[in-house]
Amino acid sequence: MTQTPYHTLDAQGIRSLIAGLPDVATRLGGAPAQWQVREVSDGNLNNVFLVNGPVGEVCLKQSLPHVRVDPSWKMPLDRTFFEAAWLHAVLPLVGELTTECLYFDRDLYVLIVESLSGHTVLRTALMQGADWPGVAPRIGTFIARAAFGTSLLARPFEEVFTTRRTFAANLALTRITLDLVLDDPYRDHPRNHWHAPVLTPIVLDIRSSAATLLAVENLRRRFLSQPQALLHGDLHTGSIMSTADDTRVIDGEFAIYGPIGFDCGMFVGNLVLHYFATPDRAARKATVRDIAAFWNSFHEQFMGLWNGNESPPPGTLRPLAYGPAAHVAQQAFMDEILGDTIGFAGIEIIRRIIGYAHTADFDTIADPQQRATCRAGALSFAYHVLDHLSEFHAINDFLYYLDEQEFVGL
Ligand code: SR1
Ligand code: MG
Repeated sequence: MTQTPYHTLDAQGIRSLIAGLPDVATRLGGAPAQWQVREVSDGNLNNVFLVNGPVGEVCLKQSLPHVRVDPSWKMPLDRTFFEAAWLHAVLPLVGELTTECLYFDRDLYVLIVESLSGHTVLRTALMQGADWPGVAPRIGTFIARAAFGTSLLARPFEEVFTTRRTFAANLALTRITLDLVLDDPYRDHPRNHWHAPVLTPIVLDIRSSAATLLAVENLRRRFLSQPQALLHGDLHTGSIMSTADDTRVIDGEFAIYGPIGFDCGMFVGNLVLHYFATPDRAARKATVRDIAAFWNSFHEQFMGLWNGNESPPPGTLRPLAYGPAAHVAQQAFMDEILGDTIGFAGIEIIRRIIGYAHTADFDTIADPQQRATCRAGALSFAYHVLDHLSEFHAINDFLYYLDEQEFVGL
């Protein structure tokens, strides 16, 4: 069989590729000449296209040999392979909370998934003022199901270790997370930047606080050495597409085994960024409500899966403790996830304000001074959380402290 060497696809190349894929072509309907190809690349890394035919639409993503937003930053192509593998691993666990992988091409590093053109990127929807109370609990459900189902609580270690081996090879994107999320912001690095001089004293405080640096160092070690479950690995509000009633987690290219609280913390951290970017008290209250609903949903569903798992596959670890001791063991595990969630939320907020990859949340604030004050509020919040991490024992400790910020930047 002859192999197609890698090349980046243009509209005509995309039509030719799909013309040779009967299942995908049938979804589009009509003939290749009728298919409209529209580039919608938005993230930092890949080319993304929507391909539309008389009957339907699909989404095509192709890895580039570099970071999309910086062609001088070379990058291996394998990220769409890991995204396809992540979809195969989690789709049976989470059902309609993600998309189906329709095709993966190992030569072109092309991934084709169902199109979600009726959905909006959650970050964009939040910036436009959407108040969708169902979204956060759905993400809690998503993480609970994906994490539990890929962990040692649900599968024999032989299966978990085999899956871990696949994702342990996701080296390039794990390196990005290690450097951009967990390292660069805490030292001088040319990739760091921030928008206003008012942030500089907070940055210097963060970098000179022993308690904060110890907390980050501990979380960084946990990210690499606690393979509790298969993570999405980049679960910010740009990796979620939603309507009021239907929510999908996309873009699992950073998938890796790690601490479950990493995914929870990324999501919570991005909701906190939205909180500070919304100088409106009622909207801020809604975000506090969403974080509470997220955590409660995650906790309830994870525990429900754990306690309801009476017939796990043969070879799965069975609990040794029983009665009250079993409850203590579960509580300790959930407390560990909560500690990671709050810590990684703080880390995500900091890197989105002073690191390489910022988010658009604050762009909706027209007045530059108010924008800077809101950013400073978020950065100070994250600094306090990491500096006092051991004092946050319950989700409510975090929520009360967040709720106290309702006037920051108003
Ligand atoms: C160079 S990639 C920078 C960021 O974009 C991705 O979406 C991840 O969040 C990564 O950290
Ligand atoms: Mg992404």
